[in-house]
Amino acid sequence: MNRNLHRTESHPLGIIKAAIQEYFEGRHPGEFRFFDDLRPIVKTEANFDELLIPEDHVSRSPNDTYYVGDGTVLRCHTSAHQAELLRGGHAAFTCTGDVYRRDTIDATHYPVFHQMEGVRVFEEDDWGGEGDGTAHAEAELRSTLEGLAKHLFGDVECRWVDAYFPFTEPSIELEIFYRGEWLEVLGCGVMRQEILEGNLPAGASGKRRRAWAFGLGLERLAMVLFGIPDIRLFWSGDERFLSQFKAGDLTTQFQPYSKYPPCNKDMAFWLSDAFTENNLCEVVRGVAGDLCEEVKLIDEFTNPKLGRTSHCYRVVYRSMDRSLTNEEIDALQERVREEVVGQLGVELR
Ligand code: FA5
Ligand code: MG
Repeated sequence: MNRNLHRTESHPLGIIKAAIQEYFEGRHPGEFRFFDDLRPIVKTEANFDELLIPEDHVSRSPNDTYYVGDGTVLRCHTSAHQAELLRGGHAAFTCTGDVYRRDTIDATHYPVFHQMEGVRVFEEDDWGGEGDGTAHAEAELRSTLEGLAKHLFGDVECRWVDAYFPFTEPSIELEIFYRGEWLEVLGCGVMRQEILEGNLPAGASGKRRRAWAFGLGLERLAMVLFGIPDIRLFWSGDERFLSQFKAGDLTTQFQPYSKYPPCNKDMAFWLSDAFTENNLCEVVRGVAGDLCEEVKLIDEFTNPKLGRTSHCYRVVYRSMDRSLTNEEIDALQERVREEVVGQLGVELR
């Protein structure tokens, strides 16, 4: 799975990573360290505990996160490296890498994607010693990320939305208006003080400190920047995709080389205990891989007499690179139907 897309200079993810790093280097010359080769298999402590994620938080569930064994997971966010890098004495850094999540299937969600984490620590002199520095950190965070959006996109319609993360307070998310909808591109906030103080070695000066942190989705930003309509395209090995991008060039507008028609297949079933939407998506991905574009719930009802609930899902098949035959799609759908019964125990209707 490790294609190192974010470390490929002429890949859209490599281009956008470099452009963001350049922005931070230009804003604070020499201050930031840029990491992009930390291993994606991390301890659950790093992915959750050190970030103060509660024991019962949904992200810890095997329905959301890929557990690989003995207290280890495929990191579900680059925040997994915050504490470790702070312990290494880093007070300003970004950290980029592939992250993994069991999630829904559509044009803006993919089970492997890339995030860039950013952290910057302030000392009391930076906020003039008044208060605990939260207001300063938050204001600086907002202006930094608004500046980044300008750097990447020029004029683009953005909005801030209140959010919640266990590891920041306050927490906010930035959305960009793209193709008629608001697209969430990053989450951020003022780092919880326990994380900062528990990990970053105290300076000799004993000065008070405060930090911000952000985690941005590289695919989402690259989709907006280059006009890439579907997140699966980042994984394409097709020269018609790859040859359109050049290292250092932020001006490319992706030219679709084909528009193959989608093919919809609907499937209705009575739910089982093992059923979750993420499980269903995992099964469909397992059978159809990137040939599945979207899985969406189109109908549901509960029969009160039987006490059972039925869902109808539409599976949208489409290749980015070629046209699919009816036989091929029928065969895929047949296998999907068998696997949802076999793996999830649902009852087809
Ligand atoms: C986080 O992952 C937090 N760790 C971000 C953070 C870091 C907050 C530091 C505060 C401080 P979230 O789950 O919202 O947050 O994901 C962050 C971004 O990753 C999203 O805004 C989106 O751009 C991207 N993203 C999330 N899920 C997917 C997905 N399945 N496919 C593609 N991009 C995704
Ligand atoms: Mg979010």
